[in-house]
Amino acid sequence: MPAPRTVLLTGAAGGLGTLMRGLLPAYGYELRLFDVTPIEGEPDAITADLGDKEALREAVRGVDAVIHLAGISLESSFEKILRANIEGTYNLYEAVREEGVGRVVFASSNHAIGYTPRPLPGDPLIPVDTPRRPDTFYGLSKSFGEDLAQFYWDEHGVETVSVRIGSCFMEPTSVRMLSVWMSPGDGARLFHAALTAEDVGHTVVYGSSANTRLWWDLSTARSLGYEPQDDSEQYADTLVAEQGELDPENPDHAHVGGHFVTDPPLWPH
Ligand code: NAI
Ligand code: 15L
Repeated sequence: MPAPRTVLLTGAAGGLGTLMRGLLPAYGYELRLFDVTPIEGEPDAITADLGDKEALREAVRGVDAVIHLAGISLESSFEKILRANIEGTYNLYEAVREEGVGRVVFASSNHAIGYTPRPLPGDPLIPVDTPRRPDTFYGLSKSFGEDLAQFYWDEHGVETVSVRIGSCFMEPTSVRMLSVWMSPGDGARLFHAALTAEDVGHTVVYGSSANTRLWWDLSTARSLGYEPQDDSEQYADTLVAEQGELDPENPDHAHVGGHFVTDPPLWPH
């Protein structure tokens, strides 16, 4: 596969999309932007919903690859998750298939495995083939997205790297995030590796920096050529002084998904 140049970035108005709009052009990508929310200062951005199949098809026409970030990024009602994340991701893959785009980078989430107990110091890292244990309808939609990606590879030859992102923000803001943080710079490095690695088929990777307190195994990400440069440990003294270490007796600290696991469900679904 020739190295992709033109990349559709869905969810370009969001937090991660805004960070990647700033960082990915330095790798030589020409970004086409897509979001239901208008983006100030970006007159060429496509403002459309993932439910708009025609707009999606036009958006993917002629691009070399797609980074799919658009969707609901936290727990919500099943109906909203169904429309944006499940049907929306299906619509995106159908457009990709119809227009012959070869590669998708899918923003999955740690919440696809959110019910997995978080490793205690000395425990083995969580492997990428750990059984999925979604912690929310949101996590369930990411689990669906990974299966959809596998299906579109097996059935249609569309390649995907599913990135189970930990927490990608400017800085970690909690002790949990010391384990799962992905710096924006490492996020761009990982997306670049996911866009350019050869023969990925459908590959699932964890998305985080090389954190001292890492919970999961980055080897599949590294196999794409990803070399993380950052470590959240520089923020540890401050965060631990403020919040204390994670407490094995605290249910909010017991699982990978943190409070997503323990938050009361959003009834009615
Ligand atoms: P965000 O909520 O800031 O951005 C999501 C964007 O998607 C928003 O701009 C929103 O307008 C757009 N969007 C939502 N529904 C849409 C629809 N139906 N049609 C078109 N656009 C729609 O989320 P963030 O943090 O930027 O995350 C981006 C992606 O990465 C999401 O898929 C999220 O689930 C995933 N992710 C992010 C993590 C993080 O730490 N930021 C961690 C794990 C996964
Ligand atoms: C996610 O999947 C969310 O999109 C993000 O906002 C954070 O909550 C992140 O997971 C996390 O687990 O910290």
